[in-house]
Amino acid sequence: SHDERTFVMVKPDGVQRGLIGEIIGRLEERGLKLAGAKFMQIDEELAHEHYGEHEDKPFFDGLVEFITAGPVMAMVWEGADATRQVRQMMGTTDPAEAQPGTIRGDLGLDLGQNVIHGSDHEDPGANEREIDLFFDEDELVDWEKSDAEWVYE
Ligand code: DAT
Ligand code: MG
Repeated sequence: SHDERTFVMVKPDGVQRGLIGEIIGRLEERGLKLAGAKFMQIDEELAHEHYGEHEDKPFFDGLVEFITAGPVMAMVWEGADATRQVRQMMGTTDPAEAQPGTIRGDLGLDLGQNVIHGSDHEDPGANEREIDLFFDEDELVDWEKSDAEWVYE
C-alpha cells in the first residue's frame, strides 16, 4: 500500500537556518505526499514524551533544551514504506557517517543539531505514536495526489 504515514520534523536549527523549504522540497520531489503540517513550539513536556526513549542518556537534557529552543516544522508524510524511505533520505544520526546526498549529509555537521527528525523504522509503531503525539486526527488530510499513478507502478 502507498499510505504508510511517518512523522517528520524540521528541527529548530533547520528552521533558524532557513532549511524548511529545502527539506520539504526534497520530500515532495521524491514523490511523498504531505498529509499534515504544523509550525509550532515544542514545550518541555512534549519534548520529554517525544524523546522518552532517550531519558537515561547523558545527552538527554541537552536534547530537550535544543528541541525546545525555537520553533519546529512538524509534518506527516505519506507513501509506500514512507518511514524507511524518509530515514534513508535523512542519513545517519552521526553527520560524519551521513552520506552526501542525504539531508544530514548535505545540510548538517553536528551530531546534536542535525536538522531533521524522522520516525525510526526499526521501532515498530514509532511512526503512529509520534503522529498521535503531535497531531489530532482532524489535522491530517486524506487526499489524492494526481501524479500517484506516475510515481507508483
Ligand atoms: P535519530 O535522530 O537519528 O533517530 P536518535 O533517536 O538515536 O537519532 O537520537 C535522537 C537525537 O538525539 C539525535 O537526532 C541527536 C541526539 N543524539 C543522539 N545521540 C547523541 C549523542 N551521542 N550525543 C549527542 N546527541 C545525540
Ligand atoms: Mg530516533
